[in-house]
Amino acid sequence: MDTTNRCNVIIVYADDLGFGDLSCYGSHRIHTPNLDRLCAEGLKFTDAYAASAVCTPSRYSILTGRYPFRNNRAHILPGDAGCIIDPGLDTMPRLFQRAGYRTGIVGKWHLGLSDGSAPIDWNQEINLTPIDLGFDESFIFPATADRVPCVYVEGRSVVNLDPQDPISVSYDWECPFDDIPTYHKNPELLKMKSSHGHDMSIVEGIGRIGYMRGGRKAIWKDEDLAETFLDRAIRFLEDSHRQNQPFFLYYAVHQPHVPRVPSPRFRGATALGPRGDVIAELDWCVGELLKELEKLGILEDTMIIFSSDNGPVLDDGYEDRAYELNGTHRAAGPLRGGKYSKFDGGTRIPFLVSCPKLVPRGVSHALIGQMDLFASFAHMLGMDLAPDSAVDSQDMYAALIGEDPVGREELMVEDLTCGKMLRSGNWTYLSPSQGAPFMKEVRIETGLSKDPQLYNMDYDIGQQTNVAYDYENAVKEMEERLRKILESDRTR
Ligand code: NG6
Ligand code: CA
Repeated sequence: MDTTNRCNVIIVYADDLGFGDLSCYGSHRIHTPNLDRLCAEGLKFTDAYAASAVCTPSRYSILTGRYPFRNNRAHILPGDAGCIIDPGLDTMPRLFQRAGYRTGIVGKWHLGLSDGSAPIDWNQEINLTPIDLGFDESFIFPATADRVPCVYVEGRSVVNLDPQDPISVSYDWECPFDDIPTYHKNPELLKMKSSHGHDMSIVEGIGRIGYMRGGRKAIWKDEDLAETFLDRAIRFLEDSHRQNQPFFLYYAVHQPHVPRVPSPRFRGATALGPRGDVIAELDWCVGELLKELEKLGILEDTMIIFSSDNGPVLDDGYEDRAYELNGTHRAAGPLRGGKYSKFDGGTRIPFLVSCPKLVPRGVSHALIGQMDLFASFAHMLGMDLAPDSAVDSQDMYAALIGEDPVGREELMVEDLTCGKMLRSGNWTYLSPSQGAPFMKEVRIETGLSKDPQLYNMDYDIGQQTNVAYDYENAVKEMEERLRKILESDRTR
């Protein structure tokens, strides 16, 4: 087997970072020199998509190579959910394991933990975690930074458990613990107010989703999250290097998801308040990673993919002045809508690929989905995939290394409500669906409409002019293609 293409792989997966949030994607108010360097040294994709406009389904899809609709539990999960990835399913880290790689996950998980047969006991070993799904090393937080439990899980166990102070978690509507601080009872403890939701437990001065009791020594400090994850990522690289093993690292950073609490050195780094500051912090983390790879002498041999799980949102539930300080910044760039949305702002995201020995410098307009990484890596590794593995993943290796400028023929993505959008060539087709056209709380256009919508992305990247009624045949055809994808066999 040709081993020259067996480079290390790092996926840096941001959370809620928009198409226009990086300076290399046109931002003038947030400067991201390290990501710009990654961009300058590799390929910048303009037409790459996450599978969904929210987190859990996108993450499910990138790791399994399947459309989220194939799993009816692939929706935003509470922090105490069971794992939605069946341990019998093939996963991207498993592919790398089979190829002899050391595999690691550091950062946000949000795909559920435990086999779901009983409520999770956070004080015991958890019986289904990323280490059962192909990761040799796992250092994660369970869900999101705004959901309890606010603790790290390493391998199968919560880090810094104290048997004297056991952890209980509840997602009941009513708080079942009368001795914990909660949003409405203890407003004096808040260091950041919520704008909507996030009004259950108060943990570290911040209102969260869900109730949590105990675990004082295990609770993370929000301002330390970035460095803690970065240190773990670096440790994983160093250990792999020391063991002389090729590696696959899924580094799922938490920025710029709410609550946005940068480490003190990034407070005020931008004029945009916490949202800009945590993006600057994220950029720094990537810079540190690059430095580490250089130090180990493996930058040339490492493919780094940088992307985001869904589009941007300014106010996602906390009063952190993201709107007031945003000024002329366009988090979704020229795209319409944002996180949650069926418009491109929801799912079209930054996507950078760098690998000095394999990938040329430049810009690619190839249409590609994050779920395609699975089959593309199989190609790179010279591995075959079983027929029921990564069934929706298409081999886009040639696009990833800049040899195919076109990519996929078509790609389906979904919005918060699981409404479908089909991108085909230069067209986007938004199938009709019920629901409000505007989410007031987050101030985002959903793209939901009972009418079909068709946009020509060549002339109308902002999806302003619906031409569905001028192209009725095209609409019919798109609807038919969507139906075919949705009815396609799981085990192809
Ligand atoms: C929403 C939360 C939002 C965010 C989102 C998940 C409220 C009011 N809003 O329900 O803050 O956590 O879920 O984001 O609770 S995601 O990026 O993980 O999909
Ligand atoms: Ca997200």
